[in-house]
This record gives sequence, structure tokens and C-alpha cells, in this order.
Amino acid sequence: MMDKDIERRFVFAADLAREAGRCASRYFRDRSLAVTMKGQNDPVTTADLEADQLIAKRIAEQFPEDRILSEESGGDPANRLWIVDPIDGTQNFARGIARYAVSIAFYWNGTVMLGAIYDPMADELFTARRGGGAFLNGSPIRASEISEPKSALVEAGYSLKRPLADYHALVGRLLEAGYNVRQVGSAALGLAEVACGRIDGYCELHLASWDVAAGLVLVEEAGGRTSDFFTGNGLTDGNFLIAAAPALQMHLHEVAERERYPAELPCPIRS
Ligand code: LIP
Repeated sequence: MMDKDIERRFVFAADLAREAGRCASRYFRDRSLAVTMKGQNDPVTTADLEADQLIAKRIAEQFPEDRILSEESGGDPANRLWIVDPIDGTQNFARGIARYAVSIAFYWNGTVMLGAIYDPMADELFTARRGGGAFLNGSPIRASEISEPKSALVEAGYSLKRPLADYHALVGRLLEAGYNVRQVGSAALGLAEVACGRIDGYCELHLASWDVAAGLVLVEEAGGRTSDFFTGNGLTDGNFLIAAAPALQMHLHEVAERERYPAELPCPIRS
């Protein structure tokens, strides 16, 4: 794929993230929103579905040769693949908590080439292109330079995809190591905040590719470090995730590494 093809998709993704974010935010103010549960603590709203349909329509119009893998409409692996979470932070969205984002990434030949994460409530557009840097509303961003756990703020995301005891163990170790720990319900925005240095790390025992694809390239292009999320079946089945400020990477990996969790957990950070 030529550089100009990637560049076209980069500009397109940024505009589309904003458009889908505006679509979602119109619904956010409508508290009569229809919400259904895909599973425990796993809602989907009319807004998720409308934003998802808008994104799919625009991609089909502009790049009919590309395929899509979306949280809401599914899809299959392909060489040219858009990885889409129309609303990341749906729990927050459904409850009227203004912390959610549209996350759009383009994955080509096994690598995430670009990503766009748009928070319509803050009007913050995070973008990154492989080899081209990471940006917030067009200004360059960098991961933090914090190197001491006792000075660090990290997010430990939680979902029911893993036993509660494993989450307790993870959070307990982070706290024992001196980290200040939060959990605020959007992996995409958490990764965007690692990329711009607002927080110093993000970890979660299991996430889907659509939650993280755009955030991973943001963190990497902002000088942060990430676990190898796409190793194994990460694209289709999800994986364990760590993203961190460069000076904290090894320590955070040690604290969160797989030995402390059941063997079946894929832990791509260990060679
Ligand atoms: C959410 C993630 C969050 C995770 C939730 C859920 P969604 O994505 O961003 O970090 O803990 O379980 O997966 O479902 O709102 O797109």
C-alpha cells in the first residue's frame, strides 16, 4: 500500500471520528435512549448502532476494497481492515457519564497504521499515523516521563471477561507497588491519556481489538510502550494489555505479568 493511500485513510479517519462523535453526542443528551444488554455490564444503545452504521457507510463509500471489524457489527480478519469501536465507554454513555469516545483504526498487513479517537464531550481528537507522530487537536503529544511508581497514576480497566479475583490481584499489586490506581470505563480514552501524558499507564486483563487498536498506535507514536496485543489471536479474540510511559514499562509489566495469573491468560509481553 502506497504512502499516499495511508495518508488518505489517516485524514479520512480523523474526519470520520468527529462525524461519528457528533452523531453519538446527539443521542447522549437524549436520556430516553434505548439501551439493551449484550451481557452482564455490557450494554449497547441506539447511539452505538447508529454511529456504527454511519462509520460503515462512509468506509464503504470511500474505501470499498477495505474490510471492517467492529464491536457492533462484527467482521473478519483481512489484509486491509478498519477496526472500529463506535462508542468506547458504553456503560458511561448509557448512564449519562460524559466519558466515552469513538475509536477508529486502520490495520494493514498485521500492523495498525493509523488511529483516531474522538471524545465529543471534550471536543478532543487524538490522532496518530505510524511513523508520523501522535497529536491532540493537531498539536504533538508525548507520553509522560514519570519513572517512579509512587508518582504515577495508572488505570486498571475491568470487565467480566476475567475472574474478579484476577482483577483484585492486579489492583492489589499495583497499589502495593505504590501506584495511584483508577478505573473510569473507557480503554480508548485511557490509552489516549497515556499518549498525552495525563496518566502514566493503562492495563487490563482482557480487551477486544476494537477497544485498543487506535490507542496502541497513539501510545507508540507518542513514545510510550505497549504489550504485543496482536500476538496470537489478539485481533479476533482480544488479549491482555499494558501501555505505559517508557520509564515505567518494565516495572508495570513485572507487577502485572502473567505468572501471577492463570496460565491460560495470553501474556504477549513475555518473550
Ligand atoms: C469497554 C472498555 C473498558 C472495559 C469495558 C468495555 P466498550 O469497551 O473500554 O475498558 O473495561 O469492559 O470493554 O464495551 O464500552 O466499547
